[in-house]
Amino acid sequence: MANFNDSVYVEKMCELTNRLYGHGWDERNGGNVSLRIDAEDLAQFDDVKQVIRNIPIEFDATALAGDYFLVTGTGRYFKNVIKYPERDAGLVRIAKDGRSVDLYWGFNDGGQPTSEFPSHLMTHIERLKQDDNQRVVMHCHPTNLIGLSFTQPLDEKGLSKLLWKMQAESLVVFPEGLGVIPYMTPGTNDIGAATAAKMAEFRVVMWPHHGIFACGDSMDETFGLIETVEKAAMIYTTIQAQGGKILQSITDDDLRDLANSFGVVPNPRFLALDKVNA
Ligand code: 2HA
Ligand code: ZN
Repeated sequence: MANFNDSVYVEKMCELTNRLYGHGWDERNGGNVSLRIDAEDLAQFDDVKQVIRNIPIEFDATALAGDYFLVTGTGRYFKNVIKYPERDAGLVRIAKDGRSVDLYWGFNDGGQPTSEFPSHLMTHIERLKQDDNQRVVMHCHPTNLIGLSFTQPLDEKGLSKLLWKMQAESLVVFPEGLGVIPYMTPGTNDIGAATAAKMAEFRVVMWPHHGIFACGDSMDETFGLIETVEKAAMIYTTIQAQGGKILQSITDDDLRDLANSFGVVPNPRFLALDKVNA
């Protein structure tokens, strides 16, 4: 029998939290990640058979009852997860009543899931309605994207088109654009509900003056989505550092050509495929 400790799930969690930290997007205890794992995929592991303890949660997650999540811990530093995964992350299963989780592995010094766990669970619930392959929610603090939330109107169309036009890759990776919520207090159920509502349309949502919430099929894909959004924001920052004068850029028609070539459908609220000047 295998050990969960040595599994690809823990390995990926260590790798990606370390990379997020390396990017400078998870200072101190910033950031959190959750990964939904199917019960069948856990059957092979010896060390996740017993409930270690039950942990109450501040949100009714009945819709996810019975589901397992590998999740980072509240107050934990991403720079440390790679060294102490069994302390700084945990494998939990949503209890039948939806009001608590059973811990099967990890949080071995008494820890518990991230303060943003309600936002993660609400997002998982919404994304599962869209596509049941979605299993990862990732939150971090990408510097250049946060910067944009101070200098640009908090407008989904404007921000999405700005990011699409910073590099050809953007439209292909997030054709639905960037969702934006108002500035809200982190760690609350309210910010979770606002984020999850956006996740009906988007896979990536800006938290102004704070960071980003993203979801995807896999850890790599979700991380790649965040990297792509932040790279576009970084190019914008670089343009400003070079004086801010744009002499040529990707046009709306260029975006349409891209969409046609790559077979993606841009969010029709932001760019109509059949018009010249959307
Ligand atoms: O987990 O980033 O938003 C710490 C945070 C809260
Ligand atoms: Zn945060």
